[in-house]
Amino acid sequence: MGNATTHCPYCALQCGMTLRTDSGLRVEPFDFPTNQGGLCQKGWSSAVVTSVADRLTRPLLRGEGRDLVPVSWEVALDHIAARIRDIQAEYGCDAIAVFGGGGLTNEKAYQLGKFARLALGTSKIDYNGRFCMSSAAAAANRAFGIDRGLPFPVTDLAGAGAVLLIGSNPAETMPPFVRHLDAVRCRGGLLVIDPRRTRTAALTELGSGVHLAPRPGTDLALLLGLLHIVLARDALDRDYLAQRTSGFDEVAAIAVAWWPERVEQVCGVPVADLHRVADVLIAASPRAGGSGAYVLSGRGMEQSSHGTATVTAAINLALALGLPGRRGSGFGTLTGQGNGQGGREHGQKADQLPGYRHIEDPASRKHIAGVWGVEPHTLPGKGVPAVQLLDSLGRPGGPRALLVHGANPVVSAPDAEQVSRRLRGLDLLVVADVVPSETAQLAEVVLPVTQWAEEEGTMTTLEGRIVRRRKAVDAPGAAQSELWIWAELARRLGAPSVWPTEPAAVFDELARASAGGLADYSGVSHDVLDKAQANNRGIYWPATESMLRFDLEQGDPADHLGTPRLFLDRFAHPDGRARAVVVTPREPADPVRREAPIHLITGRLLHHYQSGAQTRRVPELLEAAPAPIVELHPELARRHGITSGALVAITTARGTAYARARVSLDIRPDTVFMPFHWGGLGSANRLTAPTTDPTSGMPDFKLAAASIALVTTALPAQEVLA
Ligand SMILES: Nc1nc2c(c(=O)[nH]1)N[C@H]1C(S)=C(S)[C@@H](COP(=O)(O)OP(=O)(O)OC[C@H]3O[C@@H](n4cnc5c(=O)[nH]c(N)nc54)[C@H](O)[C@@H]3O)O[C@H]1N2
Ligand SMILES: Nc1nc2c(c(=O)[nH]1)N[C@H]1C(S)=C(S)[C@@H](COP(=O)(O)OP(=O)(O)OC[C@H]3O[C@@H](n4cnc5c(=O)[nH]c(N)nc54)[C@H](O)[C@@H]3O)O[C@H]1N2
Ligand code: SF4
Ligand SMILES: [Mo]
Repeated sequence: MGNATTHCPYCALQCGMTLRTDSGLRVEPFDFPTNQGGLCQKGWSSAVVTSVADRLTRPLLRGEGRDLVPVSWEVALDHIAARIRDIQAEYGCDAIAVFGGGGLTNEKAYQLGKFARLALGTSKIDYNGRFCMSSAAAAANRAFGIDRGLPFPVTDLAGAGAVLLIGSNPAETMPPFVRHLDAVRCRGGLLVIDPRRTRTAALTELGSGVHLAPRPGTDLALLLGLLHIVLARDALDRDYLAQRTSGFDEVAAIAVAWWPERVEQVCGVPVADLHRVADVLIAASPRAGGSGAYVLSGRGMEQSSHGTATVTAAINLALALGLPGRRGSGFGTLTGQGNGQGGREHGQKADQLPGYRHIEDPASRKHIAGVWGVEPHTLPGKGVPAVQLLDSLGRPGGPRALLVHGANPVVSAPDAEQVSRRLRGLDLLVVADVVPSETAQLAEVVLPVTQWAEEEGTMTTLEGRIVRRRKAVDAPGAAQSELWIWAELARRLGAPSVWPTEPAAVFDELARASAGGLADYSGVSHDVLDKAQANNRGIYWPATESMLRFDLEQGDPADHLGTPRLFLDRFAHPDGRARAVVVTPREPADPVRREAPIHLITGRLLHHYQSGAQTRRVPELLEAAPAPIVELHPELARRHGITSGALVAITTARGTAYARARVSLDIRPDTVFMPFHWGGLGSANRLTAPTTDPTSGMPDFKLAAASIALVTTALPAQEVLA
């Protein structure tokens, strides 16, 4: 082992890192286009996670005494295989369910989907990306015919005259990304929509940008209001709409009724501010001769049971201004997890086969069955999305067993207490992880796996750029790669096909499987990624062999291998046009009412990652953010006798959670904000509802009706949150 050039284990920015192994494992940034030499504190401290005190190093099996005890791999894998066979004999193949993760490498994401369909023969697979990118993906697929979060390189943003960020807080969730916004901020073009004055929203004040703080859950109405102003100003890009889109007239007809005063009433955003945002966008748009504009969506607007419609409204606004598919302008969504992009392309999704293919499409089934060497009819059909899948566990007719790889749903799924109950009711729960996560603690079998600095593989960044993950150190103890685990289980279960364990070999199969699909990786291999002159710059999909040969013949245009910019000539629908789709605002699923008068929103803090399974084990991150907090406005705090640091109970129709008050002027007085990085009594997901978007399956993470109260009696929570 030795120094390795790789990328961060956490978010989709995939900041470039060099791992130094001279004295322990140490991280240094390198100048990769997404991070330009920067890292956030999570990235800097990421090496700590490889050797935390409770790192899983041996398989664990729940023994007679109900404790988890170390066993050999033989024993653990034999046990799992035997239990799977027994359960399937009694209840059928669909009795085994699989839950994957958007942090898994492309190779693992691909192999997990194949393992579920071929070795388990189950349709019941979905993953935590359902909680993350599903609304944005559904809207992009419908509008553009393809879902690549950013259909352009992040570095393109520097040239823009305006960037509108809706429900996204990159200053905390992707700090090095913010440098791509510096130029537009200085031009006065940074526009942020967030019910809180986040660190990102505060940046608008450093350059005469605009921050709108709407009532949570009202983005769709706000976007219709902005479209209304574009129409009223006669700022539509009519030539673009005529040549490159369909369906816009019907959308325009709806927007006519959303005049700014009405929007002010619904969203609580002053009419004058709406006009300011529209003015900046219009002035920067290509039709007005501006330097270009971008509309970018984040989880704040997407994670709702109306998420697909809301993203669609943002796309409609971008289409009105002629932005998507134009050089220097565009629409995009900021993908979250490390491999959130690749993780949603290779078959972990309930309705998907590799190459972003649909599992019910006969031609797709035939192609994939061919690559796998099986008959198409042996592939299962489509399963159910994550929330439905988790809720069906152990119920009559539902799965009796669950295998979890790369997710911690006990903390991160909506209505998490109910999810815990469902997991406890299973006949078999197997969790593969690097640490004993809250979900692993409920398992019958826990499998210790390799991670990040201990493995080879590939990830796909938020811009659809395939990059290499490289090994620097050996994994501790008996931890094993999941590729090996699935091969061993497949053999024990008598599965058809071949099960390579080398990441490069799995990638080659993935590339063949993806050929001709929407996300086409067919020209790429570990070798091509390593040898291309654009080494450490990655390759954007789609990337076929002939495309890459052409690029290289052109003399390797540095950052441009593959397809950096999609849609410049046409969108991915058969007619080449983008589709504007009519969407209208709807009442929230859990509206505020007398006994629950406050909007609860949830999200992230700078120092913790997701369920916190990894970052809560890093001392410097835990010190910076030691316990759950709830952010609330001084006015609201005063009404309830709450001061900063006090213990507060937050209650919704699902239950109660506890957190320390952070009293702040940076949030609306009718709203409280809680991060979801903790389990137990401080878990935000004790409060969230499992209501889902009918198109995407996304739950209502970002909106619930709540009440709050100061905790005055001694409670277990006081110790938990001490
Ligand atoms: N530090 C850190 N960074 C991360 C992660 C992490 O856990 N921690 N996770 C990664 C992942 S997987 C993801 S998906 C990304 C997420 O990145 P972001 O989307 O930036 O993160 P969130 O904090 O979930 O939500 C963004 C904002 O939405 C706002 N919001 C809430 N409700 C509404 C609403 O109704 N309308 C609008 N317009 N805004 C609303 C919140 O106030 C919040 O500031 O971050 C990635 N990076
Ligand atoms: N209330 C609320 N809830 C939310 C959100 C929100 O904004 N609000 N956001 C949602 C979003 S966007 C997301 S992405 C989800 C994330 O939800 P989670 O699934 O909880 O995400 P992580 O905490 O990243 O969990 C990943 C787990 O995999 C482990 N791991 C890391 N690498 C590997 C590997 O290679 N193999 C295996 N087997 N395990 C590995 C980690 O240690 C960790 O335990 O949470 C969602 N939940
Ligand atoms: S921004 Fe994301 S990829 Fe970059 S160092 Fe931080 S967590 Fe890692
Ligand atoms: Mo996410």
